Amino acid sequence: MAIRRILTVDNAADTAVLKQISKPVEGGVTDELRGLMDDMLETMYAAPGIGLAAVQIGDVRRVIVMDLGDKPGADEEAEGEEAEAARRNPRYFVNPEILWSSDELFQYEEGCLSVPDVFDAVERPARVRIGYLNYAGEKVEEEVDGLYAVCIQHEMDHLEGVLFIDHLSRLRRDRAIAKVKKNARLAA
Ligand code: K1U
Ligand code: ZN
Repeated sequence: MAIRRILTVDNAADTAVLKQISKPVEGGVTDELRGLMDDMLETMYAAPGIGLAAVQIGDVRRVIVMDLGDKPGADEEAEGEEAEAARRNPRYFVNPEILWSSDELFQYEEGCLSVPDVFDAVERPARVRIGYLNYAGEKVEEEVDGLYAVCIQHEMDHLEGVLFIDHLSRLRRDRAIAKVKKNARLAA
């Protein structure tokens, strides 16, 4: 497993990749694809984040990983690294599709590892029914809500070359990119 560099919107080369539409995975879930998903998960945990699309590490295949730390049966109150590891609940999505979206909307203050240190409110359908292949290559369908629904829609936007700041006004989007560029200059 390896931690990979996450592309960010402070430079034109990364932005051009982030705007690409990702391609469907052909031939099912292979060991090579599982290797990519392992790297993505390790990269996401290190960031830290709760989701990651393959395009964010420069691989334009329709692959997403997510961990909302909601492992059933784990102690939600316990503190420390061990307790956090026990709460881990990695999820893997290959060729995900949205099969149905609710009319009801839900607003959430979103962030993005490709737009570091920017958080802003985005409104999306509150519930979605999704279909995908899991880590084992099995077909899964489920209806999700709350942060799961927010995160999967945010990550599926990445597969279409869309960032959460594209849902904001031009002014807020331009301000967000300017902030990321300024922070990158200061860190250089
Ligand atoms: O860049 C990404 O796509 C990951 C992104 C996912 C996301 C967050 C919030 C709403 C929608 C989608 C992040 O993980 S940003 C970092 C973050 O939210 C977080 C980091 C550490 C702990 C908890 C949350
Ligand atoms: Zn993102």
